[in-house]
Amino acid sequence: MPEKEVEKTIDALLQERRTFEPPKEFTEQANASDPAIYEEAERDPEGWWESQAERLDWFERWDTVLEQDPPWHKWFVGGKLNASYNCLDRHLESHGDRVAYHWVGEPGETRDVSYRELHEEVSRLANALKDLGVAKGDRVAIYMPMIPELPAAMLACARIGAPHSVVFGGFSAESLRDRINDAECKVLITADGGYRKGNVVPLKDNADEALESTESIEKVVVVQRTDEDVNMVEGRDVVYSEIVQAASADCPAEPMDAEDILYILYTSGTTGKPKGIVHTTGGYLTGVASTHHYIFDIKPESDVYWCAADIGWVTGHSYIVYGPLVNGCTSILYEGAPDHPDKDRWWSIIEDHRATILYTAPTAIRSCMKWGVDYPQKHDLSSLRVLGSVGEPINPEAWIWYQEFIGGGKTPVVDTWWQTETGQIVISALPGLTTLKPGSATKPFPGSFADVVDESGEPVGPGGGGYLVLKRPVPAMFRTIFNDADRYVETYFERFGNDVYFPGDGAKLDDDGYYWLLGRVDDVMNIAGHRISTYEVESALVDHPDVAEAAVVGRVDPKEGETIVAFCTVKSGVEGDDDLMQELRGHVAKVIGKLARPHSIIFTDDLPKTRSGKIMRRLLRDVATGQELGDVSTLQNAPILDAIKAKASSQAADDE
Ligand code: 7RM
Repeated sequence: MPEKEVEKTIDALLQERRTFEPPKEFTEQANASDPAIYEEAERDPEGWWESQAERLDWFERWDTVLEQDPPWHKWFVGGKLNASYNCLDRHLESHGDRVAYHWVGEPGETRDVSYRELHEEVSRLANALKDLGVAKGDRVAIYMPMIPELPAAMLACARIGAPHSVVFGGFSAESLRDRINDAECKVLITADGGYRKGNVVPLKDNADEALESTESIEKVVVVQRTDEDVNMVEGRDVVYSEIVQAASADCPAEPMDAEDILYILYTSGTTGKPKGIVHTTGGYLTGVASTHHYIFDIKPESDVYWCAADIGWVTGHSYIVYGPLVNGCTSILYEGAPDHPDKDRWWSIIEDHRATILYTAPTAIRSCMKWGVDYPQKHDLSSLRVLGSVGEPINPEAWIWYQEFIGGGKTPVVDTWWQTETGQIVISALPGLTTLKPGSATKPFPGSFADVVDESGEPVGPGGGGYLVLKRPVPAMFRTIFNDADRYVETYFERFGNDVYFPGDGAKLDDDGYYWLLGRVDDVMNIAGHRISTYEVESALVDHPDVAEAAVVGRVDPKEGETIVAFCTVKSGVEGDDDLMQELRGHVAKVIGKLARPHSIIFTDDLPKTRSGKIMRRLLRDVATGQELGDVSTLQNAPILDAIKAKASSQAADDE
């Protein structure tokens, strides 16, 4: 982020100066009520994480808590366990009939799935997958809507030691294809379709298109969700319910090494194809179970917890599936959009199920703010006792609105910073201990060691701004990039040395040592809490036959969040008009997915470039955000900027 923008963001953040002490009644009942846990964990981080690993059931105990050869790290070395066993089997005896998921389909149907039922379904599916030829170590792709069969599919893979690779159902056929090919998945589990805003998302059609160019896929398992007619390929495609019914319900969980891969999840980087983030088993489960327990103050017997993310993102992996199930808690799983059939859908679900905890993203909160307080006020939300935020910086105005109108002015709001790579929350308040400052993610979780440093890696100290770094790994931290160890080292451990992890975010420390996250410092955008690289959108645009060159930037507004602005030059004889703009938006949706569609496209005769021909995105960002232009001294074609500025402002006027 350019410096001026950073200053503006900080100014906006610091205008809200109210702080919120944890309510006494909350602290008295909180899972974390003694501030000593911070000191204990700081004094002996390995001892602390070891105590957290005790939350799990291990088939064999570990020999070593942490083995480091920076930037490589292994946790709970020698330990053996199984993720599916920890999520299911170990709950059966004492609370097998507890609801694991209150599922709500978008069209309105509901289904409660108990731990016992989920265990049976997972065991059967795991056996069925074995029959289809899936063995320990084989990768399985999953491309599904938010239905109970999705966590079941993940856990069935975990049960037999097959790493899963979940691809968000909003991604296109091409995105699915690339991810399947990168991980060389053997089986795909998908559905005929899913519901979103009253429409059917044609998952199986997309999958069929993807599978035209995937060599590794041998079998496709299809859940019948919408019961639409879909193409079933003889010998390749099987119906989920049929193979599950036919399989035995007895499937002992495979003992896995703590460091065996649990899953791969793809995320956007600055250049090239998405990176396959690799998570292993023991450290990952320890990290997510511990953070989920303390940060959301989970009481498994009484809470009804709702993380409203999609399981296709890491938030769903860690805080809809693995964390909550390891902790034996009851969750809500909702398939659809927050505004279907009306803009109070979420609030009616919370009222119906007496939800006690809600975890969502600032972008969703801002949408709700726009829709107005009438929608939440039509419902009794008094059951809520903790609210969480994740995915991007939350502006203080949204924070206050969230607490006031959703939390009834009383609930702690925990703003949780973390990434696909960290696997678990790293910076967050503990709701019974931390004095909250709206807009700040507050402090590192016990056993996590962060800092803010300058260009040369020197700590900036209280009051300073710079780059966020992690000085020690947390247990759920990723181990590598699938099939690309070099990229792992280069992307994250070259900037500040191989024992300092660089997540790519800018941050400021205030005088109390609170962290204020300022967004990405690289070419990765954060669109509605989802990472998309400028590079990916540019590639999709130039892939269109009419486009010659494209540069993409994120336009950040502290109140609106980030939107995508594209600058395109077209090929000769092509008219850069509204029709082409709509067509290109559609094209990007097809190549990547709807979430990557540029909000606006500015057609221009040329792009600002350095003498060596590099596009100066920094200047385009200044144009997009209406700021004064930064340093233009290295620019080769300065006059083009005036033309682009004129175009951009006339287009902004058209938008209004
Ligand atoms: C969980 C998730 C990671 C990126 C990360 C940040 C941004 C996430 C916050 C946040 C400010 C937060 N994984 N980010 N949480 N920024 N405050 N509480 O989002 O891999 O998809 O994205 O998201 O830039 O690097 S992710």
